[in-house]
Amino acid sequence: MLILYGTPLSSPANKIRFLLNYLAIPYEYKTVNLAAGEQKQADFLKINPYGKVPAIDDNGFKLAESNAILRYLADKHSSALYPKNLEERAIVEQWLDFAANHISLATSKVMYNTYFYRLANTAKDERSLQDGFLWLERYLPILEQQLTKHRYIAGNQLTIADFSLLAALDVAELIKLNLAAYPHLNTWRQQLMKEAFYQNCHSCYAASFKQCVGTLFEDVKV
Ligand SMILES: N[C@@H](CCC(=O)N[C@@H](CS)C(=O)NCC(=O)O)C(=O)O
Repeated sequence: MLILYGTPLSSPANKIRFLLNYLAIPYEYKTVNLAAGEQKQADFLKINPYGKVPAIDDNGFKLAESNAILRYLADKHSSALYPKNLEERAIVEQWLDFAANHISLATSKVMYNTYFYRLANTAKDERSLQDGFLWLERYLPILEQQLTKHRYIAGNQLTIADFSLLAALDVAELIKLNLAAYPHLNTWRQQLMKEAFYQNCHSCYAASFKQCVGTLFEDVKV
């Protein structure tokens, strides 16, 4: 059976769960304790040599990087979530990259310098925090524009780019992102969050966060 290595606080790992749930692919979920450094131990380095989650072991085939895993699984299961048509696929690639390089990177900077730096016992990087917010201010309107034109991020069909973006924006409540200012983006997100593929992962990221580490942060209110 497919094994997914992840942790509930990892948005890249959660996006794989969205896909696995959506496609009803049976899998075993193995939680990697990042705080204890399990991802850098020899056993896990055999799964992913650079020691990060998510990673999968698909009957001996090992793969890391969340977007590579999304592509592999969607292709393996011949899913319309990753179109075969060259141009349609290229558009999905464009938004997968946009979500990774502009949105996920920005929300990670903000999350890290709001919460995770305290868990990692490192200093807060104010510059990085401000950069994260600046990027979101710059790039969320692009998503809003895109979703004004059609129902999903890469067109009128749900694709793996939506899962990637949904996971990148999962921290919105925790970083107090005012998504109501982007009505199409907000509606897109609220609707997807109601779906079984999402709810079978978690009710919302903030609730998961609170359950895992929330007591350490008196400012987390969900
Ligand atoms: N680009 C990677 C990012 C993976 C990543 O940064 N994973 C984090 C958790 S969200 C991790 O494993 N951190 C532990 C570490 O760096 O030691 C992906 O999309 O899979």
